[in-house]
Amino acid sequence: MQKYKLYINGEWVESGETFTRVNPANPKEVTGEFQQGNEEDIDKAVEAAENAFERWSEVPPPKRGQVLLKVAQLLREDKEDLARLETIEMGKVIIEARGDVQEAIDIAEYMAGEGRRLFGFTTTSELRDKFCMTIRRPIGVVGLITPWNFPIAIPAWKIIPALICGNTTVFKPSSDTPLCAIRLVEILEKAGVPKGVVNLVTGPGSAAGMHLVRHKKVRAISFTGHRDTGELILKEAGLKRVGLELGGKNGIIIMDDADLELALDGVIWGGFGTTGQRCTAASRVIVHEKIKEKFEKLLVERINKLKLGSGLDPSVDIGPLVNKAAQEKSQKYVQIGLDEGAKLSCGGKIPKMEGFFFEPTLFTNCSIDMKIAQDEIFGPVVSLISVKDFEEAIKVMNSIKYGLSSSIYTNNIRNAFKAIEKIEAGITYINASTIGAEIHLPFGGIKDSGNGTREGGQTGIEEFSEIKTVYIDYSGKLQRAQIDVE
Ligand code: UN1
Repeated sequence: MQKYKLYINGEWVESGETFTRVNPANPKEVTGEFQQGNEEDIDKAVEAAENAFERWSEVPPPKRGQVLLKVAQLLREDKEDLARLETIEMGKVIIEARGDVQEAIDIAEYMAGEGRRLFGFTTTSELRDKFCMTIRRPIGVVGLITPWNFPIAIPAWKIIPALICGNTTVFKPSSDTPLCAIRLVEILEKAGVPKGVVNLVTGPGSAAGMHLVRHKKVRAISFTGHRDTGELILKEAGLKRVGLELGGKNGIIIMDDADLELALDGVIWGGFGTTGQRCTAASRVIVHEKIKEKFEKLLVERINKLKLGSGLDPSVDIGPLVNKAAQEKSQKYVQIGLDEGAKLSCGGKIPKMEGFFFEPTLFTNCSIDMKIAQDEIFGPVVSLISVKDFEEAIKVMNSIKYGLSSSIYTNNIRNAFKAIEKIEAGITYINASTIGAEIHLPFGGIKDSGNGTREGGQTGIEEFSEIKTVYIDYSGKLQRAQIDVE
C-alpha cells in the first residue's frame, strides 16, 4: 500500500501516525495510507506560509496568473486520471467527477486572467489637489478547510483565488479525500508555485483543523462543510476573517403550469446527482396539489430506473455514499420519516451490494415540520410536500433554517419573478435544478447556509483580499477633510 505524505515548505514529509481510506464502492480496496497531521504539523505549515508570504505577495499578479494558467493546463492534461481517482476515492459517478475537475480548470483559467485586473476604484476628493483610490492587498496566511464532496473543485475554489490575490495557504482537506488533495497539490507544485506558498496537512479536523482555525498567525479561514462545524469555527477563530459555506435543504417548487418532463429531469438530477451529497442538492420537492399525484407517479417510475453501482461504470446513475457513517445516516432518516408518518414511495433500504450504497428514496405526504423535511440528510433521500398555491409554496420553501439554493419550475412569468424576489436563498434557479453553479458567479447562501461570504468570480477575489483606501495629497499643504471645505 502506498504511503502518502504532508507537503510543508516545498517538501513531502511524514508526521508519524497514519490513517487509511477505502474505496466506498468497494470497501475492501484500501486507497492509501495518509499522514494524520497534528498541531505541530500545522505550526510548521503556518510558519512556512508566513515565511513565503513576502516574496509571493511581491510577485506581480500577472506573473502569479501565469502559474495558475499552467495549473489549468496540467489539470486539463490529467483530467481523466483525476476524475477516475475521484470516483475511486469518494464514489461520485465518472461523468460528474469529470465535471468536478472541469470546475477546477475553469476557476484556474478565470483567476489567471484576474492577475491583470484585481480592480480597485478611483473616485473624486472633496478637497483640491487630492487623489483617492482603492487597491487590493493580500490578507496573509489563509487556512483552507475543504469537504470531500467536490474534492478537487472546492479546494481549487479556495486555493486559486487565494493565490492570485497574493496570499499563502495552509490547506486541510477532508480525511475522506486526502489523495485528491495530494494530487492537486502535486499539480500546483509542478506548475511552479514556490515552496511554502501552498502547504498541505492531511488529518483530523478536530486536531489539525481546529488548531489552524485558532492559530494566531493565520489571518483568514475559508471553510466549506457542516453547519455545526461552521458555527464552531466562527466561535474559535477570534478576529480572523472567516468565510463559511455550510449546508442546505434546497427545494424545487413545481407549479401546475410547469413542464413536467423538465421538472422531473431537474428533481432526478438535483435530488440524486452525487447521491444527494451536494450542499446544493434538491432534497425537497414542493409540488402543486393539482399535479401532485401525476408527478409522484412519474417520479417513482424514473427513480426506479436509476442504476446503482461503481461510478467507474458509465452506465451507472448513482454511486455509493462516501462512507459507512453516511450510509447509516440515510438509513436513520428513513426510519425517522416512517416514524413521522410520511409515506415511503420508493427506496429506503441499504441494497445487498458491497459498498456504501443506499437506494434512491422518495418520501411523499410530508409536512414541513417533519425532520426529514428540515434536516440536511446529505444522501439520496427526497421529501415531497404538496401545496395548494404559489403563496404556500413560497412559505414552505422558506420554512427552513437554511438558504443556499432553490428552484422553481413554472411557465408563469409573474410567479417566476415573484419567486426570485421572495425565496430566501443565495441562489435561485428558474426552470433548472438546484445544482450546477458556474464559477464566475457568486456562490453561497443566507441564513444558516453561511455567514455572508460568497465564493467564485469577483466575490472569490473579495474573500481573499483586503481593500486598502489610498489618499494622495499633491497640494503641498495640510488639507483637512470635513473642515477645509468652504
Ligand atoms: C457543494 O455542494 O458543496 O452548484 C458545492 C453545484 C456545484 C458546487 C456544489 N457546482 O452543485
